[in-house]
Amino acid sequence: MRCLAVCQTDLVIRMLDEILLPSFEVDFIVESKPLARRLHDAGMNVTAADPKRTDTYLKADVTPGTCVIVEDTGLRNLKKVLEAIRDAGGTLVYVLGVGIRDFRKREEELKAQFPENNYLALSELFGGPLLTEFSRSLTRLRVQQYQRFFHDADRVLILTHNDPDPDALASALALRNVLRRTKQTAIIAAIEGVTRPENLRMLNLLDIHIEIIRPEQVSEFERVAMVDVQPHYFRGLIDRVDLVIDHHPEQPGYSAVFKDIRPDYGSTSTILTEHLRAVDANISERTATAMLYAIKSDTLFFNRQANRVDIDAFSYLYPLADAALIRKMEGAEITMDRLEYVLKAKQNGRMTEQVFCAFLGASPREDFIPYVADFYLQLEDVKWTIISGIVNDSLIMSVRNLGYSRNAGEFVRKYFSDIGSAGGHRAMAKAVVPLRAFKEKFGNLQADGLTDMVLKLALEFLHEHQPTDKKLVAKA
Ligand SMILES: [Mn+2]
Repeated sequence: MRCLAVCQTDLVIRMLDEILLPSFEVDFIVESKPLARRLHDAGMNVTAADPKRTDTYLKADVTPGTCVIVEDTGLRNLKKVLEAIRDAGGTLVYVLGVGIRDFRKREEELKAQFPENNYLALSELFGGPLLTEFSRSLTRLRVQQYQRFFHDADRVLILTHNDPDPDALASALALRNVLRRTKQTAIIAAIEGVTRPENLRMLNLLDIHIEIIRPEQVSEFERVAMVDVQPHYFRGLIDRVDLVIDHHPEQPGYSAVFKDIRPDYGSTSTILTEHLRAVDANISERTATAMLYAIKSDTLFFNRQANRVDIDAFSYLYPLADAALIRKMEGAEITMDRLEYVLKAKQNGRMTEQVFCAFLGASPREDFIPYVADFYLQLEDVKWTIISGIVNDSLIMSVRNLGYSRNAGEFVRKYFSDIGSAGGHRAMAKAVVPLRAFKEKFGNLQADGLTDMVLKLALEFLHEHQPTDKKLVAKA
């Protein structure tokens, strides 16, 4: 392909020449004769000519298929240059903004007259990679600091939340990798072990060993790290921590020697991918597989709260991971006993205005409830699911929606935060209410009555006006 660049700046010309030359045939047009001579002597194809004249481009043999790049340093004669190119038949025109403070404004101004041109800013083209490089250096500094801090400890504890999920498990493996330790010298542990079938399958397939410890055992370790969780989660049971890496919003009231909390990240594994990359660590297939699975599952395969960094981490890990193994782990989601609860919901559930509501009765495991909520959200015409069940002495409620309607977290907070714990995000939320408190507030409801009542609350909530909505956000 042929490329004609209309430039005035020495540096820009040399840079474009270097970038484009291998794949394009590049000619430059410059206004200044001495500059043209200098560049010509340096071996470039340069013509000195007036860029405001149409015959400059006719002579240069511009066709509709020639890629014409015009450097824009903010001079007023740019419009004349663009007109001349258009009159000569140039259609593939790129305006390259160099050192223009408000490039978007400049773009708008030019677009009014030349809507078919393309606008690029040099700062935007280079900004991304440069900032990534800088933030990687900052991360490297941070990681090297905590690596040193953990270096001579005999026993290191990597603690996750209860019933650890793929993100917690993968982050723990990754951190062990960053710390250059083995399963003998860095113990991955939780206060309560894994129960969900897909997570158990992950442990098996990836041969991850997780130790169950009591809170008082934490003091037996010289260094303590937490991943995917912060100390407040343990409600005062664990009073010291050296390193916290998490993607949940930062909680006040604890101190750690090192913290890396990034609430805008879709998973803790994304943060740890950056740590591993920053120090050029070798990532084993096992760890990469765990992390890739974690990013997929924490972001619901990029359907929830994923951001550019998650996609970056995903594409970095993808070639290192075992895709077949991930498919196997994902298949583990469907089990016979889960299907039983899906059927129960079908028999007892009710749907009004695209809200599906069901009460599952007593359930031996909590994960049946969110599973059923996720399951019914896949159905055509379902926009909200509200599934509840009784586990031990509490009513557990999982709320899901497609994320573009009202906030699920607000819903549970509005009706249940006064009698239990309730919270979540826009698209998913959970409430846990002791049965006694529930009965006190709503009466002694039987299965059908409970479904009707919850459905009524949901519709009431969805019909509320937006202004009340704002007040609720402020209160929450
Ligand atoms: Mn997570």
